[in-house]
Amino acid sequence: MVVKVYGAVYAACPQRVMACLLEKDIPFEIVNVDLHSSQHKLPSFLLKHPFGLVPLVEDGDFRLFESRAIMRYYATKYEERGPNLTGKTLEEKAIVDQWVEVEAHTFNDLVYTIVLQLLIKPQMGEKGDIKLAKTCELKLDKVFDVYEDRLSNSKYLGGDYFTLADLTHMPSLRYLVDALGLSHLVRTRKNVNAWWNDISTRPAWNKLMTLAGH
Ligand SMILES: N[C@@H](CCC(=O)N[C@@H](CS)C(=O)NCC(=O)O)C(=O)O
Repeated sequence: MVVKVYGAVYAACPQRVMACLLEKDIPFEIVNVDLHSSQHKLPSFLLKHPFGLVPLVEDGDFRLFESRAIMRYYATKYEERGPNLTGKTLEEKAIVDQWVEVEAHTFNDLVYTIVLQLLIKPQMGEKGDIKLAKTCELKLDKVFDVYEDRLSNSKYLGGDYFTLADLTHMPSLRYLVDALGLSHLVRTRKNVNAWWNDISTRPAWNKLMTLAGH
């Protein structure tokens, strides 16, 4: 059964899901939902996803939305296949979860606001709030200090090996480094920079970048 991923291949949240599926070598097809023409707000799509957002997956009769719930589901379902992304002991799993939560509630909120103000609003012909973006950048700088410290003691955020803790950061990190001109946040920090160089050269990520045309 091929997993159907509803979303736009360029959008960060669907990319989180696709990165996980590629790591696990799980076949999937992309059902394109064009955000620019608001296909995600069409009644037919709202029947599948009541909040009208991407991604959403359909796997036979099983349907799931929320990108982090989806990546957790596949990483757990296929724990024995390919790289272990969830952690092996209860404690390892808890630490992986901790960093996934940091990404969801601290890191992502800041990056999302910057992307919205500096990229999405101007693309839609609206004026972005530069001051708000700058405030978020300063807060993000402090978050990266915490990451730098963590990565000086641990090769990856979740521990000694690559897990969902790292993977979940990758789509928005790419925006920061490639699209927003904020690569200094990563490049000026020895351990964060080495971490990003490592995880962004993983074969699964390279495949996704090719798919996304980046
Ligand atoms: N927490 C949700 C967020 C989903 C989300 O905001 N997706 C964005 C694309 S990255 C979207 O659908 N944006 C369209 C909109 O906000 O109208 C998840 O992780 O799946």
